[in-house]
Amino acid sequence: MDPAFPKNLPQDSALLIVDLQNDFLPGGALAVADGNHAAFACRRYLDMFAAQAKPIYLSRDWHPPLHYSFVKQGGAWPAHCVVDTQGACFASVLNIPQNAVIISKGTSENKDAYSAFNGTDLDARLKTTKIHHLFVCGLATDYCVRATALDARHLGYEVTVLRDAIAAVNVNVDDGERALQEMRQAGCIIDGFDFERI
Ligand code: VGL
Ligand code: ZN
Repeated sequence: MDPAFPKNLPQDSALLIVDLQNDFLPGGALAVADGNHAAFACRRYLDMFAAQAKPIYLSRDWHPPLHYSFVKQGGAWPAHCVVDTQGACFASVLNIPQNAVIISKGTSENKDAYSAFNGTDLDARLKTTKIHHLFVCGLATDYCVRATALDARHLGYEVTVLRDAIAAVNVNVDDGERALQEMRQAGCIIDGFDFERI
């Protein structure tokens, strides 16, 4: 465990799990190789935040069947996270509490949203509930986690990226590392409990 990692989470903090959905896990349409590892760590953070009665947010990629980011529509990705499909469901390892807030994104056919803030009411919700510090984990480091963490910084939040609970697509081998650098440069704290090591 990193001794600096807060055992008692800051008063004004929330957990934001980004796109931990079946299609991004091994066996899914757009699988992230190390996704299961991240998923188990996300589960432990979720349990930890729930035990301290901290707010929990989960974003999800929630695309219509003919979304323009899909190869068949001329986009870059195989069809993934189509509304109301098994692939769009949250990873089954998560014990999602009743009061968790779900943020759907990428919901129009001709718009994409890597960031959980893009086209959603996440910022408004966080401001109303006076959340200033976001602990971010989920998938994928080099796309939606990156975009979400950078937007959060631009919007003025303190951001901790939970390094043991993320995983990268790595279209280029070092995309994940580069995304971490960018997030660090934007003032994100890259930290974690490193559950595997305790
Ligand atoms: C994502 C590619 C396409 C992600 C979403 O959640 O990181 N990546 N759509
Ligand atoms: Zn998508």
